[in-house]
Amino acid sequence: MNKLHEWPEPIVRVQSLSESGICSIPDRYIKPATMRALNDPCIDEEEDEHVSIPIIDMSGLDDDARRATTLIQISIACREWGFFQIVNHGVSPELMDRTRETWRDFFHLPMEIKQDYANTPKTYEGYGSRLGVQKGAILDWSDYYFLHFLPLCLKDYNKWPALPSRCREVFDEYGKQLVELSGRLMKVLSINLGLPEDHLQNAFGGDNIGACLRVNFYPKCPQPELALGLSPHSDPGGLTLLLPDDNVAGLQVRKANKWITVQPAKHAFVFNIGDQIQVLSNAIYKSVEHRVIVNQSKERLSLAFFYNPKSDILISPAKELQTPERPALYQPMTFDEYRLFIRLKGPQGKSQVESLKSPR
Ligand SMILES: O=C(O)CCC(=O)C(=O)O
Repeated sequence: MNKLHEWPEPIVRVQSLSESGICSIPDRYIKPATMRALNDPCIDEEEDEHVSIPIIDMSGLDDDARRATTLIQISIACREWGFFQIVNHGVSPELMDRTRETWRDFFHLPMEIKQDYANTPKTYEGYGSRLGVQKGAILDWSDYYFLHFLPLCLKDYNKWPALPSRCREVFDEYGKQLVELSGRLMKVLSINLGLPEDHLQNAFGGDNIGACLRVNFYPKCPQPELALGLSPHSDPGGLTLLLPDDNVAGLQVRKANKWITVQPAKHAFVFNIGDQIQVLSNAIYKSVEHRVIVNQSKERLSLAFFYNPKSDILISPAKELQTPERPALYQPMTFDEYRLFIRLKGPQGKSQVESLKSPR
């Protein structure tokens, strides 16, 4: 655990590097050739409308005539994609815009103000510029802000920015609405897995779940072809609701060895399954690898809201989803133990969840 007390090297803010006017990026942001986006087969949704993550209208769940079809759409999207956009989800569009703009204003505050919130790897809360503590690691081209909404014992306004002055009020309301939406989605996933509607929520710890936000800020990058904003990873937690930038695309999702660039729909959230739901569903649903590319002329901001199990509860495949032909694929593990991996090693594709498969 000692390793998590301090960063292994002095922290450099990517935004400061970008704003310093450099024409070439430092070596420690240059990805090996095999990881560069240019070397991979990619599909841009804008260019190929037949290849895109599904978009699902959640209002169908509240309409008797459309509910069954909407449940099926979500079921197919979870099984085939693990990633989809949701519209008419009940979160106020005005609140979505206000929250994103408030964070944008935060990242444009003078550096000395942001530095007051500099984080450490122990809890990651606050203003950060790297994931993982491996000395000499090749870093991603992004800064971020990480904060907790739940459990309430971890919610600490002193660790939230005080500026812009509206931010605590705006983020509180945003967190409230996203916790509600995540709870609805947990019910839908339970029903679609053939479980009682509260099954997944109870397995996560009932009312004692965790919820946190990472706001990612990807500054302009003078050599975007050499860097990544966020390296390939699956999300370690339960489920994620991403509010992407409304001006610039960047998120890419891996599907059958190709990377698909997501074109965000207006006021949609990008939903994705995390590793804990993969474990609970005994891999009927899978978390999906994704990454972020960067841009030479535009900065990008995204808000990733993570809905997670209570940190000290054991998570294992639901008994109802085990059969003699398909016994439990994973050993029980708490989320506290599980997330140590990404906290130590940073984003590493799907290597963690894959390595946890029970020996046969
Ligand atoms: O910026 C994005 O679009 C994705 C962010 C993400 O994958 C994450 O924060 O885990």
